[in-house]
Amino acid sequence: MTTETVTELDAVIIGAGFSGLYMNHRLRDQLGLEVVVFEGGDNVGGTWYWNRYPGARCDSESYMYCFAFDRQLMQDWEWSGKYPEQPEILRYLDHVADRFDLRRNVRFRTRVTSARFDEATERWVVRTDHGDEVTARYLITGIGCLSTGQIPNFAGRDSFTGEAYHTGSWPHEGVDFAGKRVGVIGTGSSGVQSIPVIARQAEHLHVFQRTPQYMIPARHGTVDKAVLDKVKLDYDAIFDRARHSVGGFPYDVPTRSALSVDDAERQAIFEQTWQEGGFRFVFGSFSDLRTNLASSEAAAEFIRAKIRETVHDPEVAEKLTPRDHPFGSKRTLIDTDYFETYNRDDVTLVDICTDPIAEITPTGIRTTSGEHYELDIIVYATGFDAMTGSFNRIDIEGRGGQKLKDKWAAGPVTYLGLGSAGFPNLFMITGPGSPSVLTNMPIAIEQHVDWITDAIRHLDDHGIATIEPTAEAEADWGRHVNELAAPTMFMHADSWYLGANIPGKPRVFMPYVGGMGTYRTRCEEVVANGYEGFALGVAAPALAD
Ligand code: NA7
Repeated sequence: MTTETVTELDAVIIGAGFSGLYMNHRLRDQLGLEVVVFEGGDNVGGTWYWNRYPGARCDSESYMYCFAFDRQLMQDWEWSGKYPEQPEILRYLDHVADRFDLRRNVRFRTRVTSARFDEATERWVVRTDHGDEVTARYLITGIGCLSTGQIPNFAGRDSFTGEAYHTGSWPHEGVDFAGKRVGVIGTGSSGVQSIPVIARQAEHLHVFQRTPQYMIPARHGTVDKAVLDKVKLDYDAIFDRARHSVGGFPYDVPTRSALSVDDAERQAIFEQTWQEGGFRFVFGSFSDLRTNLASSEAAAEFIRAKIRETVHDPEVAEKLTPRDHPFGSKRTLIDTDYFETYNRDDVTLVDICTDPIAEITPTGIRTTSGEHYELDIIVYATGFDAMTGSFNRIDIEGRGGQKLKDKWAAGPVTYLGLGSAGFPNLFMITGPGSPSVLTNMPIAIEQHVDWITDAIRHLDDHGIATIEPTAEAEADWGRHVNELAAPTMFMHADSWYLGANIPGKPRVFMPYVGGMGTYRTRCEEVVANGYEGFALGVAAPALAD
C-alpha cells in the first residue's frame, strides 16, 4: 500500500498472533469478508514472536496450547515437549499461517497508530505508522494482553554502556552471555524462566529480586508419545471439558476445600500435585486456594518448606521465601530449576526490597546502600503494561470524539471484555473484563473469535450497521467483575492484574475471575436474548446523489 492509498475494507484486524490469525481465518475464509491484518513484527506469532528470551516457554501443557478449530490440524501437529517452548510455538503458528494461507493479507512491520469511528459513514478510519489509511466496518483488536513491555524509569537508566534487553523484545539473533557479568531485574514468569538458563551460560549472574514468589515445578520434559496419541484419540472430549472449565484446562477439578481434610491428607494431596507439576497444583488439588486465606496459607507453607529443602544457604532461602502476599494472589509461576539455581557459586541474589535500586550506572547497578554491581549485560524482566497498555498505544476514538484512553483513565470499562460503549463495531479479543489471562489463552481466544464471527454474521444477515454495548450493560458487567474479584486472593498483592506494576496506573482488577465455562455460558445467553446489553443500529439510508 502506498501512502496515498485509501482502501475500503470490511474488517481490520490488529495483530497476527493466535488471535489475529484465527480471526483472519474466520472472517476472510468463512464469512468471505475483505480483511487486512496489521502486524508490527515481520512475521506472525505475536507474543511468541517478541518473547524470545532464553527459557521462554508456555506454562500450559502443549497438547492444550493450540487451536482446536480444525480437527486435522490437531491430529497432524506433533509437539515435542510437555510444555511448548517459544521456538516450537512459533513454528506451530508459522505452520498454521502456511496451512491456511493466512499471511497474504497481513501487512507486516506495520503498526496501527490511530483508529477513528466516523459517525457519518459508520466506518472505522484506521491509520498506520507507514502512512496508510484504510476504512473498515469492523475493527478487531488481537493485540495481546502482555505485549507492551515496561522498563522502570530507574535513575541513570540510559547511561549504561553495556548491553540491555527487555525480555519481551528480545533480539532475534540471541544474546551471548558467555564470559559476561549479567544482572537480571525481575522475578516474574519471564525472570524465573530465563534465570536458570542464563546462569548456566554467564560468568556470573546477579538476580535483583523485589518480591519473592511462589513457584510450582513444571516437570518439563519431552512429550510422551503414547500419552499424546491417546490424547489425540480423545481430543474432542478433552477440549470440550477445557472449554467449560474454570481455567481452560481439562483437569478434574476438585470440589474439596483444603480445610476439609486433615493435615496429613492435605500434605499428601499437595505433594501429589506438586510431583505432577505445573498448574495441577492450583487447579487439581483443592477448590479454594485462591478464595480462602487459610487454604491459600496452607499451600504457601507447603511451598515455603520446599524452598527451604531446595536452597542450601538458609539466608538465601529466607530471602527467596514469599511472606508478604498470599499464595494465588499473583500469577502462579511454573519453574524449572529456579530455586536450585541459587545453589550455584556463580549466582548471587540481591534483595532489592530491603536495598532498592538507587541508579543504573554506566557500568552496572547501584543499590541504596551504596553497593555497586559491575555488569556487562542487564536483562529487564520487569513485565508489561498489561491488558490496557497496548490499547493505549493506539489513538482510538469513538462516537463524539471520545478517546478510549480517556474513557479508561480510571480503569478499563467493557462489556464482557468484548466491546466498550461508544465504540461501535470495535471488538476486542480477550479484552479486559474477559477471562483472558486467567485461562489457557487459546481456549479464551477461540471463544472470543467465534463469538465475534457470529455477531458479524448476525449483523450482516439482518442488515444491522452497528453493534455496541449499552452504557448500562457495561456498568453492570464492571460491577460484576469487581464483585467476583473482591473475595479472592487476587486483591491482596501488587500484581499486574491490578495494574499495580505501572506507576500511576489505576488499581483495578482487570480480568474476569468467574471462569471460562461460566463466561462462555453468559456470552451464549447474551446472544440467545437477542444480543442483550448491546445496542444494534439499523443501517443509515443511503444518501441521494
Ligand atoms: P511480571 O510478572 O510483571 O514480573 C515483573 C518482575 O519485575 C517482578 O518480579 C517485579 O517485581 C519486577 N519489577 C517490576 N518493576 C520493578 C521495579 N521498578 N523495580 C524492581 N523490580 C521490578 O512480568 P513477566 O514478564 O515476568 O511476566 C508477565 C506475564 O507473562 C506472566 O505473568 C505470564 O502470564 C506471562 P514485583 O513482583 O512487582 O515486586
